[in-house]
Amino acid sequence: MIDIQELRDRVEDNITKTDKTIIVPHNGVDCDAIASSIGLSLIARKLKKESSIVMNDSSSSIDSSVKDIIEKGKKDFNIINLSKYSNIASKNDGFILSDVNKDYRVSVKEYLTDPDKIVIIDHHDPDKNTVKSNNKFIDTSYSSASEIVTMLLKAFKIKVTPEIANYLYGGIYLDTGQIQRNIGKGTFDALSILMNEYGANPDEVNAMFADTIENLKIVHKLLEKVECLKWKIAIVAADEDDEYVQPQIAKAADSALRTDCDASFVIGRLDSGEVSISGRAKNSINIGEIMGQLGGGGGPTSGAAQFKDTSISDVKNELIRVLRPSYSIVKQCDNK
Ligand SMILES: [Mn+2]
Repeated sequence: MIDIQELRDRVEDNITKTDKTIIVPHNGVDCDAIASSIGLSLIARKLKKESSIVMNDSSSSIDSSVKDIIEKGKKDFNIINLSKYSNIASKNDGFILSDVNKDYRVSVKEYLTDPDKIVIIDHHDPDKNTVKSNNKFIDTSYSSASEIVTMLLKAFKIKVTPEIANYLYGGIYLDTGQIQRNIGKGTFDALSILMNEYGANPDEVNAMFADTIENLKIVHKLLEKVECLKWKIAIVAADEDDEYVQPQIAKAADSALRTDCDASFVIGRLDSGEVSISGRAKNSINIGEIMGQLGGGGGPTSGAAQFKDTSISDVKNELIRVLRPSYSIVKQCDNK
């Protein structure tokens, strides 16, 4: 477990000894990354220091629930893109990475040069691409970065508004597949703090994630193509000509896991032409490892990879090739 008091001291130190604090969620920002980043902005504010959240995603890669949080968040917090940051960057900026530790998953990679001025708060496995930092707080036993930041906000005795409490609750809700998987020892403590001390409302969080009928239809169309391979692995390979946005592929993978399958993988083409794969698992398969072998990344229960200049069927074959050493996938389920 992370020593929250030590994390508190290092965060305070990093914020107070630098000119301004740059808070960095992962590329392809999700609810956990933005909620925990906004929580960290509250800490800088309490310490009376300037902070900015820097992200550089294209609008189509962001889920609508996250877009809403960003739009509302912009009224209260500095949420800026990389080119804006490059105009205000200074040598003595401090960085806090939230929900990410790999250099290829952040927009500000080239600025991350001083390990003393970087704090990492994350729940994804570190690897050789982990940003060099002397203040690493990475622990995969936490459900989410939002869970860690909730405990940190409490340690700072910060009064969190119900709206931001909802975002943090949403971050936990998302990363646990609606409180179904990846739940850590302290997850319910964090949810309890968010609800009972800060006023988060689970009904409002559910509404935040409510899908449109249009989107639901698209996800269902994807799911119609599900194959259940031996060892209870669900795979969806979309039609080569159909285009999707990343959140639809991720949602289909979430839905396919809400079955008796142990893992789910959904492969579809994005409007950029790239082929994208999202994977989800309960606990018998490490998705991050599999996605790593495919050139992507992720944590034990969720991950993704993208491929240029390839076909959906090639990606599916490559996935099966990577899965085969641990799972002999030869025969489809009887009901197919
Ligand atoms: Mn996360």
